[in-house]
Amino acid sequence: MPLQVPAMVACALVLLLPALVTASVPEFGIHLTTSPSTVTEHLTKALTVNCSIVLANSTIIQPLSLTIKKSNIRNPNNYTDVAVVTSLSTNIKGLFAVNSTSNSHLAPDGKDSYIAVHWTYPEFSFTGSYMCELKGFDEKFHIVAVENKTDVKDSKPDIIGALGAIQDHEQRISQLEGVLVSQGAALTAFASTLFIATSPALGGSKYMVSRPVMRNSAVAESICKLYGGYLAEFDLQEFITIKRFLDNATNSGADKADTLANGTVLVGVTDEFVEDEWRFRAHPAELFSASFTDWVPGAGHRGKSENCAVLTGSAGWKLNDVPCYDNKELVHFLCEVENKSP
Ligand SMILES: [Ca+2]
Repeated sequence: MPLQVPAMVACALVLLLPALVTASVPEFGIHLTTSPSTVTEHLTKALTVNCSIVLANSTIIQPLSLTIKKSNIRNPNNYTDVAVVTSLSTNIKGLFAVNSTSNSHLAPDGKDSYIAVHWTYPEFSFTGSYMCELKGFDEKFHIVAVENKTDVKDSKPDIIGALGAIQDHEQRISQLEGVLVSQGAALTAFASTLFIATSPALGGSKYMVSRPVMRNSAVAESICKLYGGYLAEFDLQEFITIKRFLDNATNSGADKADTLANGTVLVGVTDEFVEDEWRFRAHPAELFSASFTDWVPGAGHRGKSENCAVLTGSAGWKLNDVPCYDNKELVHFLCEVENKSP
């Protein structure tokens, strides 16, 4: 009796095997879409043609290429290649490449495989019939093809449609203007809270000095960037301008200005790239002037734990090196915003 069990299992496997083999070889077809399906020249902003591989009843078991083709109205049955993807490359053909971009992926197992072409402001000539063709091997390794077609219709621009489009654009512009105004107002409000003093344009840049905050060079740098600037960078001549600005800010009577006199001001000079080689933080290709001598005694060479530089209020704004991050130390920071012609 026990001998019969393996025989039964073998029998069941023989019966099941053809079903398992058939199910394990998927067959592929294609799905073709266009968005939108109607184009009005000069008014339709974008056209996308997308052809993807789907499971379907066909003879193709291994995809080799996906091609989008198009016919024109004069020769509706004559299709020319628009774009093709193979396992080796993607290519948008000739005139179809104008104002176009494409995305594609072709996997040997057909998974997540597609080709899509996008045009901005498609011309009339892009309306008509599109075809997607999938070529691949059948189970006898013959190359076979399946195809699918869809139309992009043409709609003539009319004055009502054109006026409607203008109205839509005007509404969107005024919405965007509203967003810009409110973001600008938020930045201005933030600046008036954070900065003690802002200079007028001085020799091509304006400067903003902050209230005392925890010393964190990355946060300070990010805030300067919000205003289109960077932590201040200077040569000997600009240093004189900056010193004058900081003296004026100290004596301005503004809230928190008194802390400047005995405080420090973080600037955009760092030796974090190469120890003892001081460079500008936002423009690291530029060396800080080697002839700059206004360091406090012994400063500039305090090792790898001190890679940021501050101007020292109690020492006539001489430079000192300090750690870039210290949650226990308060520091002001100085942003420089260049005047750029619009
Ligand atoms: Ca250092």
